[in-house]
Amino acid sequence: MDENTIENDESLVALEKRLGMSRRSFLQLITAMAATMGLPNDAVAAMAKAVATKKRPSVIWLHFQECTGCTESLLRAEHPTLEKLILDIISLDYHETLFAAAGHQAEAARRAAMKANKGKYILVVEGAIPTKDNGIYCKIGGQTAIEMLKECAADAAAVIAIGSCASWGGMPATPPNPTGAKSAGEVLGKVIPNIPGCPPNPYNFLSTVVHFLTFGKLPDVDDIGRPKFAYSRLIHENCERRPHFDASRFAMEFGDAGHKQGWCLYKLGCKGPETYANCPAILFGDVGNASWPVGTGHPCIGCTEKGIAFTKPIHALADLKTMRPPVGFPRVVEEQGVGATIGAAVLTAAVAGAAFGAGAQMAKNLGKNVPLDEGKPEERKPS
Ligand code: FSX
Ligand code: SF4
Ligand code: F3S
Repeated sequence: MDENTIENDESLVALEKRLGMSRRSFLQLITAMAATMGLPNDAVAAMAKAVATKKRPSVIWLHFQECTGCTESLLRAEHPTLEKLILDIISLDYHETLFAAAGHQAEAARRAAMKANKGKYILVVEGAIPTKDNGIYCKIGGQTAIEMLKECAADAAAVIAIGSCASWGGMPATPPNPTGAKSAGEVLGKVIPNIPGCPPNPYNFLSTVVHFLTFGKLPDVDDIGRPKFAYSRLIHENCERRPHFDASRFAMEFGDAGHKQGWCLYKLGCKGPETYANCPAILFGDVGNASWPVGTGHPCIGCTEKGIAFTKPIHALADLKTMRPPVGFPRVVEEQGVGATIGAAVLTAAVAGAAFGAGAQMAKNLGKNVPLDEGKPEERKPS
């Protein structure tokens, strides 16, 4: 079934009412999800049909040591109304933040949902699990987080860790880790799908759930459980400031001329070169262009990566996993024809061990007059 046929499908007409959004907007969203996951066009119709017709999977959502930012980011998406979609695609049978029920009533609802959907429900874990002193630092309804997680995971069809806390310990596990906070996978003793980020991008979660709903399995993950569609590229590869990195135009301080003009944040400690995530490609909050940390002028802190966010100082330079910035440049306001020769510049790069790309970039820059309003020349010097 192609997109035009599915748009007129009866089930989508019914879905239009159920979700309160037009079929066209819904299909646009599903198409974006399929593209995000690198799925072919035929997957769009299958995914749309699955959302429209399949029984909504029961989801049990646990909160442990965290700030609830994962849930908040999911609910703050504006266009389309993601919270409506998420609450309609899944049957959220237990969620401490969103639940009207409280206390023992809530725990009874959780156990009833687990019994009714035994072996079929999706367990979502938000937050780290304290393990020190038998886990007494987080108790819910008389159970420790360890006990509750193990009980809920036993009969789940799939367990997904959402956010960096549940994925690798996150903020609560920051050294010296006073509560012995661990990830959900560590406590369960197996690699489970992780959607890290503090908070994670809601579309990565939603795409993972729609994949499960459509194909009956979770998307492919890397060796630490992150869906490959979202975490196989470095942020640095897709960053809109990358041309400035390649040309060695760095902001050196917050608020300096380079920062104001959108130059690369590497020297302010941006961890984009060592952080795998699709933030610059799918953005946050549905507010349009540049709505991600680096886009708003703050260095990436590497929130999806264990051992970087909350561990490596924010100002510390990133480990450049794939390349180094060019090592030498012609002067900023060089008059045409009097700069270094292309051959000499490329030779300098070669002697310094710079990659071919750096040499090519230098050759491209040679003899160009760069307008003075691009900042003081000394701010452009690579270290
Ligand atoms: Fe907070 Fe979630 Fe960070 Fe952790 O997100 S946004 S502290 S990853 O578990 O609520
Ligand atoms: Fe973008 Fe950061 Fe890489 Fe600079 S270092 S290009 S700001 S990801
Ligand atoms: Fe986190 Fe960096 Fe993305 S801080 S949200 S991984 S840009």
